[in-house]
Amino acid sequence: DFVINLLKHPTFLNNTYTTKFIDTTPDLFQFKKRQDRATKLLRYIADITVNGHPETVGRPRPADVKLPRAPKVPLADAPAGTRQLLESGGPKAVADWMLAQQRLLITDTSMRDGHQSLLATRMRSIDMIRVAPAYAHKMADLFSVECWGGATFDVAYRFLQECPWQRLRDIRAQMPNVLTQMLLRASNGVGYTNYPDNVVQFFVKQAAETGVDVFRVFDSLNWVENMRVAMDAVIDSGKILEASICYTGDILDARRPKYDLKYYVAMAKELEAAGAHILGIKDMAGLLKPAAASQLIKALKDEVSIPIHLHTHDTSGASAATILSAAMAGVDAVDAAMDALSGNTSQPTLGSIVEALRGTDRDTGLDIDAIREISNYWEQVRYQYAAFESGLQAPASEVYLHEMPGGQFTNLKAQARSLGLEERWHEVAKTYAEVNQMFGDIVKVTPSSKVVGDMALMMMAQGLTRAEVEDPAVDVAFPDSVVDMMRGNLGQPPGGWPAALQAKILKGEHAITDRPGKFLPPVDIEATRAQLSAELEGRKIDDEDLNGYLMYPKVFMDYMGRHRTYGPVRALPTEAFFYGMAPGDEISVEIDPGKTLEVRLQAVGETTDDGEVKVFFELNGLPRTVRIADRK
Ligand code: BTN
Ligand code: 3PY
Ligand code: ZN
Repeated sequence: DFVINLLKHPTFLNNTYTTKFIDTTPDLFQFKKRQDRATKLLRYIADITVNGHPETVGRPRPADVKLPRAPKVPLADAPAGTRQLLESGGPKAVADWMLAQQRLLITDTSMRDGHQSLLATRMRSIDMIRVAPAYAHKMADLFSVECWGGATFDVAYRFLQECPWQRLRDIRAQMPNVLTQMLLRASNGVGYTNYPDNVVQFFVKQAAETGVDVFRVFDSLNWVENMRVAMDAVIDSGKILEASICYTGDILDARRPKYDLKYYVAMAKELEAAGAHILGIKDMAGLLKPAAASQLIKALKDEVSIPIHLHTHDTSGASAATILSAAMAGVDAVDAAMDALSGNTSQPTLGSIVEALRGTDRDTGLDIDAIREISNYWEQVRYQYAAFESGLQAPASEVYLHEMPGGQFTNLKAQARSLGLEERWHEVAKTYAEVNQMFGDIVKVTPSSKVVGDMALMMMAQGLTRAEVEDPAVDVAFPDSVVDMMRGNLGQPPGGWPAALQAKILKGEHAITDRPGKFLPPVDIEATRAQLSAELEGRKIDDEDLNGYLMYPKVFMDYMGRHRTYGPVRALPTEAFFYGMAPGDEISVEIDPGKTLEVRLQAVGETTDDGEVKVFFELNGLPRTVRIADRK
């Protein structure tokens, strides 16, 4: 029962680091009278300094960090890039231009998948926005910058206490010439469950308006039926639809015929027919081997006429070989992360790909000096996130056994740790693989990967074998996510669910085989806005906030509550945000363009008998004292 409760806990449901913070801090939701923003921020800094940040307490701290300095850029406008092509010619012109390029086009994933896969998605907006001008001026030949969607949306509200829309708007403003790219989980939006069609449509419309240019759309079971609403919404927005196939299995392995070359070619044709401007190959676990990449890309280039964009992960250590092999086979674009945010569960190394192709007919044309400069910035940024490093020591061929997505790997490891299963990690990996087979060999990517992970951890914690789980005579309490998936609420895998196991899990309950969105009534968007506004004391609710609420009602409300208490914490430097300040430290905090607070921490007092600590600051040269409850 303990395990089931844990598996139902929101932090598990969301695949994120566990923190008891919100549940154990009820005073978060009791608001003092309105205070100005500077006072709120001082209170935040004081609180973190005295009590620590709930997510970094007990974790490694950065040693001797320097404030990351982004490369300097000229005052003049940045050169024209792919964005101007989209603006002037539309999505089809971009696709045609891609096909006409001899060079290999590159997407930089540092601001999305890079930190999602290495740092538990914890990178803050300020660290991205500061370097965006350098991308605009020095990396104008990139195809795109992936900087939004996937897990970054809810982590921004939930753990970083900042607005994901504001992040997008700011990156867009600072980098007006390179296409921005997002990852969209089709009917699952940027969440873990199917949303009503009109919620998905409303979200895509807003993302396009706020600043997304390329939408990489995928379904967690590769079910094209379940991608159509999202794909059509992207087409209607006038932006670029990169409809994606999730790659799993191994086309070179004749013993696993379910996901063979024919399967992928057929899906590619369906996506092309559905109106995709670009075909994405989303190898979320890094399973595409070099020889397979060559076969797959050649076959797809023969069979579809839209450009092909390959995404992979370096979990095996072999991804550079895959990229080069795909490049030789004619792939149009590939994903890579800046060196300092690459490798292991993240993307292959951008600078090394550029160097490997230099002087070949796929030479990327990117400036290696600029890449090093930007990567040096990311290196400094990464130090500040020491608390979120996974400790993964080396690439491993074990990924071909478990097939976990790069973004899930370190999360699942953290969950295993919290269940006392970390020492048995290699067994977790094996169990994960067995669960996959038990479910009929499915695509594993958010959210289906989370379901497989939940099941594997449950079996490990309860000492259940696959044979026991499948035995109708053995009573098993399945995790909610498993029951929900077997009901058909994530859609249909190729060949359907294994009937006997499904029957055992559903105990006679009916399962749907149509797409889940068909059964979800549309949300009354204006009524929701009015209700939300009433709950927030008449505050005007714009479409961005409303979209945040529709995706994640509770997460959004908690965010709004904390915002009232702590103000614009997004403006704090990352070190102060996560680790507080030490006496003598000084920071600048730009709370509005041109309005900067100079904050100096003078001293931290002793804890008084009534459990309070006085924290002494200088704010713009004037003394300020904040009293904080010592909760340690
Ligand atoms: C989170 O929930 O982890 C992000 C919000 C951070 C709010 C900070 S955490 C420590 C400090 N004490 C509080 O009660 N709130 C702030
Ligand atoms: C996500 O959906 O967040 C992913 O990165 C899937 O690979
Ligand atoms: Zn990925």
